[in-house]
Amino acid sequence: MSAEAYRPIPLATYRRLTEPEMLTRARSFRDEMRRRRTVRQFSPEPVPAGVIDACIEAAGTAPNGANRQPWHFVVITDPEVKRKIRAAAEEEERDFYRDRAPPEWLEALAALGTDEHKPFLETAPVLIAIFAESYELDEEGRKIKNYYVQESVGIATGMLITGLHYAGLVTLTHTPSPMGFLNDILGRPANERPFLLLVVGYPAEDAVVPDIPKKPLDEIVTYG
Ligand code: IYR
Repeated sequence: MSAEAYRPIPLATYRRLTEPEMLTRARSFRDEMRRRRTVRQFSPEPVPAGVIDACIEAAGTAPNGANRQPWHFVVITDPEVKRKIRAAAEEEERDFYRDRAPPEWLEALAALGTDEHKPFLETAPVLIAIFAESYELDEEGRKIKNYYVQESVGIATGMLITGLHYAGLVTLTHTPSPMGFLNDILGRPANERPFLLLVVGYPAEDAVVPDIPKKPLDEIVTYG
């Protein structure tokens, strides 16, 4: 494989804002993000066509290692596939909550009200399985290494969650562990490692969320 040459083009997409605009936009974005909550009770109502794809396109613009874009998104709406995913996830989660989770982990989860039951995996209209491509294969089947895969896919996932919230949907970042069953059910190749299962839709009318605070600025920032 030959390396691509460096061929720069003018930065044509940047828009310079006025200082008041900057402050207004930064604060209004912060306020919008403060409205985001992780939701565990979903309505079965389908989401409008095009919204998920546009949000995935936004996620695909994420900065990433050597521009390898080491991610793959599987959008699941088929009830039978959702049923299989729920069955496999609940099996792992039963093990986790009953045997594998150390007491201090269960204690840390207590305020969230989670358990091994994952009905949302069938109720929610859309599941997005996010895969991280640890490596790629060239035409001769040789492995090509990807770089900063965790960071890259983490940033893309954050952008996806942000986009879905901005578009008026709610999400749940679900991480049944281990998640190898996603490769089997979704027929994904061995170079793709399941990163996260994003549950997407509208909240159920009676949805509730845990009463948990976010750390204030002075606890999360230091100025140098
Ligand atoms: N994967 C389990 C447990 C769990 C772990 C963490 I860390 C959370 O923030 C929430 C849940 C589950 O999904 O229930």
